[in-house]
Amino acid sequence: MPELERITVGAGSTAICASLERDGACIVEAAVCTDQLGGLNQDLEALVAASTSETRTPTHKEMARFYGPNTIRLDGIPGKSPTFVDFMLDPLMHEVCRQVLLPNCPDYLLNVAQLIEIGPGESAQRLHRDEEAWSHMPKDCPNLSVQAMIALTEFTAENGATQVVPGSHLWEPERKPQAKEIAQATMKAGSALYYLGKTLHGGGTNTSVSQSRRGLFYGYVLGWLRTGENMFLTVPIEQVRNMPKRVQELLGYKSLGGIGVVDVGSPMERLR
Ligand SMILES: O=C(O)CCC(=O)C(=O)O
Ligand SMILES: [Fe+2]
Repeated sequence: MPELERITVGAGSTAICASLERDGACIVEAAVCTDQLGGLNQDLEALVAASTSETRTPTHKEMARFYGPNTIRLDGIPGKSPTFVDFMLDPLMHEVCRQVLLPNCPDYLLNVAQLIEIGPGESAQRLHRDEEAWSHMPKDCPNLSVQAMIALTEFTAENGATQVVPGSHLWEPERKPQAKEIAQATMKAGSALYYLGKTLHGGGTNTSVSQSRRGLFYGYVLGWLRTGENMFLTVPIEQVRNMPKRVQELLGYKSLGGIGVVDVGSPMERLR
């Protein structure tokens, strides 16, 4: 099994970016300080406890299959975790974004921030590239996104540590990995897997009897990957509720796979 490069947080963004360029992914040890790790776990435990089966998984069947039936996924974390808002100002990810994204945009945007808690019995997620979301882009397009999966509990081979295919960011899209080419991001709580949107990866199998693997998945995208007007703010939602369905879709209330989701599903649910 290949090993991902492990970088101590002190080595900084230059070492991380060199690893991302070569392998498409690396593990940053102790990426989150002890206080913030405690704060994130406290905020997110409360969210999980308050969640219901409806809010934990999407209503969209294909997305529910992709996320997995034994996995809790909660989105919109900046509005739900004050610790995450503080953490968003941590310089490390921004230094990486500056090198990976800023050559192709004047600024970048938070693309996702989701709790992903893989429960016992969950099978491995389909290996994918997060940039498949923009599958109409030419395959040699620049990096559209960079993300990190922070281990909030220890990630082990048994409890579903993320699977990653080092080097796959440079592969032809059709190439399928052999088992021996797949690494697993086993890491202590507080460490993070950094990876490019072009790197093949997916949640691992949780073969444990009672351990949940809790991760915080967040990342940034080129800032121009959005509409000219912000329709969600320019058109009040109370008015949108009374508009024809096709107009609601055109205003952005239809998600496209994992793009444009809210409550990990379609924004149309918010119009009911
Ligand atoms: O849970 C994980 O380890 C990975 C999740 C993931 O890659 C995704 O949902 O896009
Ligand atoms: Fe992914």
